[in-house]
Amino acid sequence: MKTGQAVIAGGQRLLHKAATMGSENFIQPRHAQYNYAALFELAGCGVKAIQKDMVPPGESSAEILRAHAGVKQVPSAKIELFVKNHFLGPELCKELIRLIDLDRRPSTVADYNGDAAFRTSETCDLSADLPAVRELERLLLDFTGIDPKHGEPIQGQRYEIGQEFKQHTDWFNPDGADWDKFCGVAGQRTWTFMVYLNDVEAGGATRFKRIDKKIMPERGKIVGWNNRNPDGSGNVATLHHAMKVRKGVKYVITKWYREKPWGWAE
Ligand SMILES: O=C(O)CCC(=O)C(=O)O
Repeated sequence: MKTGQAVIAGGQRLLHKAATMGSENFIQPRHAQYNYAALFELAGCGVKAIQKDMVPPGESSAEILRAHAGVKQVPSAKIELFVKNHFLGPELCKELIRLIDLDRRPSTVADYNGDAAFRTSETCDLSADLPAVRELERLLLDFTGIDPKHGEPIQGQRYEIGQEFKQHTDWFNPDGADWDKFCGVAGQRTWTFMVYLNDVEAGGATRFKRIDKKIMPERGKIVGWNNRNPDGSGNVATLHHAMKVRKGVKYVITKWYREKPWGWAE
């Protein structure tokens, strides 16, 4: 039974359960170039000390997120899911869209499940050297309270009409064949944060079917969720589907965090 698919920064994905190995398990070279030195500097400034003291470094928490004005927690006992409108201003959204358009490639699959239409978007790996990306990292640090060392490099995705990313999870299956490769260094994904960069004329919602919740894309809106159950196992209620865009184009930012500082098993 296929329950979902995790996505690795750089466009790699791991199918859960009955996954078959594909031939695209490679590391995007630009991962190595992500400017962590600059991000580590961020960790020393800008974030409220109380946030850093409250939780382990790879973690956010309901308390940290709720401390920001305008944050709404989706009422559900099954998932910790938060939404805030106007997280990013229009100018930063516009600049990030420009950057995504400069360097897009088809979103790829590491572990092909036989469905060539499983993820049909395009992806851009955004360099932390870019001022817009640094500003985004700063805002994410302030919002999430998560040490940037635990973050995977930021990605942008672009969906045209008809493009989607079928139902998947962002967490990895500890029993999966590729656990060591994808999680051996940095561990499990902890939190996902996603920012919509534009309004979409029709379609393009992010649907959490297990909790009957659809989040509509709106420029600057951030969505974040904890990928795990309280015991640390992957939470199936985080299954989500980037639904087909029906009219217009959709741009999003995706940011995943790990239990341990980001690193990659070669
Ligand atoms: O674009 C969306 O709405 C969701 C994106 C997503 O699920 C992902 O990239 O993992």
